[in-house]
Amino acid sequence: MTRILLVNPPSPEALGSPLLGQQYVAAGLLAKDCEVRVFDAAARCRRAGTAGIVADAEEFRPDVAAFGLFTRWVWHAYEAARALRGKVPWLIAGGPHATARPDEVLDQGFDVALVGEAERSAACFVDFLEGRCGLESIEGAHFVGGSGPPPRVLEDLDLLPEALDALTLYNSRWYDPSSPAVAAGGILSSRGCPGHCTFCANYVTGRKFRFRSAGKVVAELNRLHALTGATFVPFWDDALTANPARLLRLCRAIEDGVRFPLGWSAITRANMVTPALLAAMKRAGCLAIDFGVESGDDRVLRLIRKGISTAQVEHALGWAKECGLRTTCNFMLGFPQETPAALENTRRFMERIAPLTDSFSTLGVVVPFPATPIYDDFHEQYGFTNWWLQERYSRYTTPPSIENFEAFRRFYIDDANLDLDFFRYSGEMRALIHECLRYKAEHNLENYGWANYLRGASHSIETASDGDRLGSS
Ligand code: B12
Ligand code: SF4
Repeated sequence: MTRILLVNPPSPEALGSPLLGQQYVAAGLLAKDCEVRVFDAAARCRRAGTAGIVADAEEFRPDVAAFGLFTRWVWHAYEAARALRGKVPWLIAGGPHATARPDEVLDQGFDVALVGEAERSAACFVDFLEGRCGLESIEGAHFVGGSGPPPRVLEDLDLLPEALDALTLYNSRWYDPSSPAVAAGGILSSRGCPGHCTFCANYVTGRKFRFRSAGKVVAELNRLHALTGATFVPFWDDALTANPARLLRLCRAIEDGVRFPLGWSAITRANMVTPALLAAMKRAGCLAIDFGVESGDDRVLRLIRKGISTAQVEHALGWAKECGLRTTCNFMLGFPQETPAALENTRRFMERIAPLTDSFSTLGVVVPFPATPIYDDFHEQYGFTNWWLQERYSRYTTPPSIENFEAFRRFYIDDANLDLDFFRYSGEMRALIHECLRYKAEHNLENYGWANYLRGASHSIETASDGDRLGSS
């Protein structure tokens, strides 16, 4: 039986629940009868470094250590991989960064990079280890001296083992020592987004929108509740509302088939909602929507190919408010095409929509991820080629405790990504970015109220602040 250690590498950003992508891969490996162990070095209460991963590998003695890689913190993963070299027979990597930079991943000491959605390729890798096929037959595999056929998107999501099949591999104490069950990581009812935003790093799930049957999603929601007790579930779909007819079917199925009082949230964008759709979502238990707005300047919206206008944002927020849905608006600040005048427009637009929205996402300074147009078009000009390989880009201060309120507030106003200064901002631009960050923080404070903030909002803020920086939708 193949023994696999799945590693979520150290990350300064703490996780309150397991990553769904890793869970899906783990579920696929369990279905192949592998012995799987998970080491989540980013879990909020585990926060292990390289030494912890090596110690776990030495104890478990896996055939394979398999890492999921995010660009932002890949430096830490490469350090851990170097330390494991020679201690584990196979080091493999997948996830967004391995998809964007498979050759670099091999240069950094991994034996194999699995590009794209990896449920199928990880299972094939087990076949390879057990002598049933060659590496070159694995779709999406890159290895020293060769590669398999290009990966295909997974068309029939209903055929995949559920992420929940892997939940027993996670320990609730890694995330919350006081919780008897692992917190629900959320759910995916679809994958892919037809959008073309120039900053978006959705190259794993891609442009093709695919969705699960409503019955499967409802069954998973009921199972999720039975296993974790969760009554609130975030839908992490790239573009939940991209296909209105299927979403209406899903909403009806949730109303009819979910056997507990469910609240849920969604991410989408302003041109993908209508009053009827929002009302149906509300009826089915949707409580909150995160809109990717990104800019309050229509010229910038066109340049980043967001596919929405500021007028559409105002309409969507108004409709959501009428339905009683809470909204968060995600803004990104400091696009290379942005001028001080455009940032002023964004700041004024924030003021205009403030009465319509409950909160603004925290932080938001643009980070150029590899394999996105915003990286490819500007890295030479601004000199940030392969920035993720430098240690200084992987430093990060974790949010201070809410008890130290002023430090907490400053953390969000002084977005650390501004110090990375990817686009060499002028003094005027920096001041305007700060102004937008300050405005967002103050608006949230006013809306949530100091008392709420200090009373128990710290957990939800911590969770939200991770999501807020996705730059997705
Ligand atoms: C939900 C989400 C989160 C949630 C996760 C919640 C949860 N419980 O899972 C939270 C809020 C925690 C989060 C955090 C971050 N996220 Co995020 N997130 C997403 C989002 C919207 C969906 C993720 C998802 O479930 N996708 C669906 C699954 C099926 O795909 P997947 O996760 O990529 O996993 C597949 C493959 O990558 C691969 N795979 C994954 N893991 C592994 C492991 C192995 C061993 C192998 C072989 C393969 C493999 O197989 C998986 C199954 O098909 C994506 C956008 C997207 N479409 O992916 C962004 C996204 C992945 N996030 C992103 C970023 C940047 C972050 C942060 C770094 C935030 C930041 N500061 O900028 C943090 C990092 C967290 C950490 N400490 O590790 C970027 C990554 C870009 C990049 N090049 O790295 C994305 C692509 C957003 C974007 N459009 O730019 N995120
Ligand atoms: S940022 Fe959002 S809307 Fe734009 S392409 Fe990515 S997932 Fe789609």
